Amino acid sequence: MTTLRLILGDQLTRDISSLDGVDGAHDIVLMAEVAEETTYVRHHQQKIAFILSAMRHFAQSLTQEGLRVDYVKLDDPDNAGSFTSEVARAIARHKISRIIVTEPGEWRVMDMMRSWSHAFSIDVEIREDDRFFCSRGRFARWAEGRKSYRMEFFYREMRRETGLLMEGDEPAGGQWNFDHDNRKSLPKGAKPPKRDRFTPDAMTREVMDLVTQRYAQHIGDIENFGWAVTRKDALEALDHFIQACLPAYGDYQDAMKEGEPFLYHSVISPYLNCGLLTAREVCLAAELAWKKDQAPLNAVEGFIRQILGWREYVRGIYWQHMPNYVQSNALGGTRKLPSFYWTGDTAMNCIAQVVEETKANAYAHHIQRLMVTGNFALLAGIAPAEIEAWYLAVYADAFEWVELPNVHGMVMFADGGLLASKPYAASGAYIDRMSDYCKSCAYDVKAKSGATACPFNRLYWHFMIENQTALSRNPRMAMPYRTLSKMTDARRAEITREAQEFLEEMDRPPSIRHQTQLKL
Ligand code: FAD
Ligand code: DLZ
Ligand code: SF4
Repeated sequence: MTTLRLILGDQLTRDISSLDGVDGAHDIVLMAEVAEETTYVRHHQQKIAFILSAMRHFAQSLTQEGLRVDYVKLDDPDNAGSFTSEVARAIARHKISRIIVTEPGEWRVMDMMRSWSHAFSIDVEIREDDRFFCSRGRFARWAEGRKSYRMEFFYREMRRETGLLMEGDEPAGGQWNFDHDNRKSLPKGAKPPKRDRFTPDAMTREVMDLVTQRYAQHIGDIENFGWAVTRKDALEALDHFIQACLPAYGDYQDAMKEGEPFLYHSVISPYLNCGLLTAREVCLAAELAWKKDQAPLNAVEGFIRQILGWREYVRGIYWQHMPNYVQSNALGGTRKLPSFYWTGDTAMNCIAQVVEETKANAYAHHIQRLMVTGNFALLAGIAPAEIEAWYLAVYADAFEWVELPNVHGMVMFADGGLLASKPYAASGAYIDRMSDYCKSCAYDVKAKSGATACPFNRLYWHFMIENQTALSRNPRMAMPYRTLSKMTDARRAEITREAQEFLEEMDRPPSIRHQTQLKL
């Protein structure tokens, strides 16, 4: 009786449930690099290299521990290209009688796994992924009877259940949420700490060469690869964050600055999502920094809320509502994604900066994703599926369970308010307040109309007009709709005409667009 234990590229945790009770002498641990996973969207080159290299290093550590690892490389001539076909080959190779896996992070893969027992006439045990604070069942109990969800209420229950930042039954510092302290723009002359970059070792270089050979057409600068690919290095990155960045994390969480892609953010999401770090150890490390007076409460609470609150909340929503979640399109967006999301070739400096940094690092921080590329997609009425595929491809941390609710729900409001109480639509004034992007932009952030007016300004009121039926009864949208109601018909017609002109031009090749839009 040989048991096959399958480990996926985002399950690189020694304590993963599929390895519970592993028998080093008899069981086979299967890990497979498969073409289907590397191409189901056109992932950033660094994302592919990160996952494959982390997989190879993890396999090496299991082998050193004495486990029998069967590792199938992407360029193995017999590689059959998918999880299902590789499991089939492994069953034949090792005379397998039972498969043990941990539930995957994506519905698509869960669907695959559920077919294996029947397809292979074999016992398949799909174990819970207990790396999360909140199991799928626990979330379902919380969600029961609620028509829409709010992260804040979910988060408070998680705080009570885990005891994180609790003083008895009360939240530390007497407040659950310190968000109002966390919206400062970056002072002039602030110098965020330099980040650790991990020089690729021979194993990573081999993977980078493979990626260059096969995926040169995918977005991204592979030579700029500096991600940790082992638990040891990921722990070093965490430690550096806690010491050097966490104290200022809260204050400047929403700030953006040219040439500073990371600011005071942790840049650990790929490590958390692949399993090199666990959510629990990261939250405990942050809490300890507060207990030792090394970081203020507003920073530590703000950071823990992202993980214990948002990360768990979006996962719960994903599993509670898939596969139907992806079908909704409450605001009816149909527009194709403009090519500048891939090239960065746009006169809008904020978008150009974020796309260039995304290409360089496979990373952008939350406010860049939400209020620049996300906000633009919302205002421009991009089809949800188009922008979802982009986010899933371009970030090293992107897996559907976390990407989809953030894009479909938080950014595009395509779920009609299930995840968030209102769309995060904003004009250029928000970007101007929180960044220095507007200073070197060809557009004028103060101008509301005309060819040189900031496109976010031109699109903002158009978005409100276009979505009046869907949004005007939302109490949280009362203010913009009151302002809109005071506008004359002539002004509304002008807004619509100018926005439509911009949207038509936006889809033209960049050289023509620049000349006609900005009249340069
Ligand atoms: P920090 O700011 O240091 O935050 C700490 C940790 O909190 C992150 O590492 C992450 O694990 C967690 N976190 C923070 N915000 C969220 C959130 N909204 N949802 C879930 N976890 C959160 N995060 C992903 O991990 N994968 C994605 O594919 C992804 N797609 C996103 C798409 C959009 C449109 C938006 C608005 C957000 C998305 N996020 C995603 C959430 C967030 O932007 C990233 O987790 C964060 O930018 C990662 O950088 P960091 O590690 O420096 O985060
Ligand atoms: C994202 C990814 C990529 C690019 N390649 C692989 C791979 O070759 N082998 C593997 O096991 N996992 C890979 N992954 C991660 C999977 O896509 C991820 O495990 C599933 O989407 C489930 O979350
Ligand atoms: Fe972006 Fe508008 Fe500012 Fe230009 S002016 S950087 S387009 S917000």
